[in-house]
Amino acid sequence: MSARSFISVAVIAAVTAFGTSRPAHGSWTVTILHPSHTTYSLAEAASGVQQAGFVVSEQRAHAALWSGTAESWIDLHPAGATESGASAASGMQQGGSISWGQRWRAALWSGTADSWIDLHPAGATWSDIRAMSDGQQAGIAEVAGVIRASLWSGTADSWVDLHPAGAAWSSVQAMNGGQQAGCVEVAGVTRASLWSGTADSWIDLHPVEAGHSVARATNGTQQAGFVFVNGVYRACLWSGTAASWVDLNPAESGMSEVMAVSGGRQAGFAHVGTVNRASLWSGTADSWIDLHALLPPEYSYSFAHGISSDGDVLRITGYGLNTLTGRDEALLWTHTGAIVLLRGDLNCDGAVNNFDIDPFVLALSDPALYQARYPSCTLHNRDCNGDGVFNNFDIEPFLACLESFGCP
Ligand SMILES: [Ca+2]
Ligand SMILES: [Ca+2]
Repeated sequence: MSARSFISVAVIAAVTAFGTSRPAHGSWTVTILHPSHTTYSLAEAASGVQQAGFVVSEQRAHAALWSGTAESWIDLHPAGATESGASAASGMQQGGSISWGQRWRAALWSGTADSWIDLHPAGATWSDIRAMSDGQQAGIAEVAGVIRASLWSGTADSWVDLHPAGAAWSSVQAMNGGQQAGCVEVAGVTRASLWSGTADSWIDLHPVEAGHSVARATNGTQQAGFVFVNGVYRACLWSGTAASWVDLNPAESGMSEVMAVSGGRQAGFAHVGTVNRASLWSGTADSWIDLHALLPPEYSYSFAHGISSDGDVLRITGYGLNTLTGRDEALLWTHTGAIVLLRGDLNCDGAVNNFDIDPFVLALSDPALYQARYPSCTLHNRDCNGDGVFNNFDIEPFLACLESFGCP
């Protein structure tokens, strides 16, 4: 018998001695937001207890607002408009655009179809709101044939052009705490970008080793999105400079992106195997939580687009393909409780002790059942030697963690 298998036997013997685990901290619920009479639906943005997006009904997009259930759906589509959609939310306001005939015009709502305000700048061909924060709105406006990163303060007249000189086009995707995040194209390369209210404030977040990069989210101090490096689209996190980027791509994923951030959490998707999986991170690649695994089996792919946090409650918006109905359906994932990143804490209750032995053995022997039983637990917790994978080489370090009630 090798030393390692002897330790496995020792762990299993210990499980027998110590019996059952305490319940894991944190719990998930998934809510289908799809209104039953619509063709498909997508929840883009989260703000507090509200979700904004759109539904398609009779082949027309309608901006939509939810408050946590499918039944709460409010149609934000103004009378007489051709199509509309919301992609941003802040406080009790929603941002997006409305088409009257062919051209889309940036628009702001306050919870009802009648409340819409036209933010379309004079002289623009089309415009769209993609982000909102602290009474301001950001997105794009096409002016003089160029798509330009744009900022508003609640009126069409307040439009500020953020377009950096020399760029082919530019776009704001997110804003928070006085920052705008997005991308610009220069010399055929899409470059993640950061602004603080003026075109002159433009900061290039594009890492030198990246082919392309896009920032899609900001919490005011960190920015997130993706970088294309070594042939893989990698979800990533910046802290204000190009060189600061942190790779969030899960080891088994060939493509991932962050779409939204709130507090220290990042929501987006990772392509694993052949499936796009809605995903959540807490600032590192090994903090990845597979939100797709929480869906009923009829959902064949899913994406997360928005996130809001309110104390210990996380709300994540997105959509997934329901293969029973053949349509994309708006989804809401809600997490209550803490997400604990602590090596050796296999049941994720915030402590490393004998109650982690049982889940450790389960994680080794039946990883799928472990994930189903502990859906808030990350690779970080079970990777006791910190080498980025979980396997038999984590047994000895785990036993060392147990001895000192925490990993050395
Ligand atoms: Ca524990
Ligand atoms: Ca390991």
